[in-house]
Amino acid sequence: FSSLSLYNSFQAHLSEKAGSAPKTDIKPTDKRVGFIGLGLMGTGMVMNLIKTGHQVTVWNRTAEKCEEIVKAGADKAETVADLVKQCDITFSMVSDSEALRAIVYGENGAAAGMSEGKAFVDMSTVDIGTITGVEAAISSRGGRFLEAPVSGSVSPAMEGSLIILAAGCKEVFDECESCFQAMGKKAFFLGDVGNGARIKLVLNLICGNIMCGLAEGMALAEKAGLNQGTLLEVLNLGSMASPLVCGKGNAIIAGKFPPAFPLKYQQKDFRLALAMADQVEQPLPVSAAAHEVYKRAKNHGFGDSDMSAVYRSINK
Ligand code: NA7
Repeated sequence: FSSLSLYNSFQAHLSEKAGSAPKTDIKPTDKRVGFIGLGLMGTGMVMNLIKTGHQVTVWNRTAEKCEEIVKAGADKAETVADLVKQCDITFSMVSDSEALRAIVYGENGAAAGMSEGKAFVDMSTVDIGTITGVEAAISSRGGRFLEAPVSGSVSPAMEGSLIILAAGCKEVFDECESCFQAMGKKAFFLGDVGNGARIKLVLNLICGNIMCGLAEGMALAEKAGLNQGTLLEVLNLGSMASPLVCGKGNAIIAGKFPPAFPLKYQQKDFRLALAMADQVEQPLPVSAAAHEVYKRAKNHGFGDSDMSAVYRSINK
């Protein structure tokens, strides 16, 4: 079933939830907005732009994914270069560094469509070398660049409650105000390009380590004859309580791991964070071990499942 039907069920759930009023107080920018990448995250983000009155043009590598977004009110561009030419601000949300390089440097890519004054905002999680290279490519063609990776997975993307970690051109950050309000609950400006990627990798490193600890604890509880539900109840009442522990603990008990944050991306972020740590000479022995656990889970076929499926590799 499609990302859009997932979005619609999230919205239905939201309207039932007390105190979660739709975002009606946003004054959409009159700039033309482009969006590249209609995956799990991008679909929710672009739908929230459309719902808050932004004029949006979309492009996705697999063109069929554009169809239902066009029905919801977007225009569609034939190539990334066309999209960039048609829009004042272009957002991208693609899987990884390779995907970002493909849409920027590829034939009919963003660099080819870039011209004086246009803004390009990448929201994917990529490595620092890639993001600084993309900034240079956009700037050399007169464009203005902002990186804006996000904290939050599919549910916050669908709800419009992401935390946006932006760095680069402050002017573009200010121009994105209504878009960031539509997609997120708070946007931080962190200075020079690279700082967004850095903080995002640190956050995902912490998240992945917590998940590994929870998975090992739940596995140990089961092997020791304890009730996992009771363990989770105790966790949720104490100082370790968090949406992460609660949500992922429930997934383990249910034995269901639909991808909120795909395991393959958690493993990618460990790899990038460990490379960053190497550059600044910070030892990360616990994270290095956790990275191996995610690599093994990916090898076991859990790459497209949620990162909580790491439990399956731990509790064998
Ligand atoms: P998904 O649901 O796996 O979607 C990935 C998107 O990236 C999707 O639109 C892909 O297009 C696109 N993609 C992947 N490779 C390419 C290449 N080579 N060229 C163009 N487009 C590409 O990921 P999420 O939405 O969950 O996550 C996105 C980011 O947020 C990621 O950095 C995470 O770490 C956090 P497709 O539809 O497959 O043609």
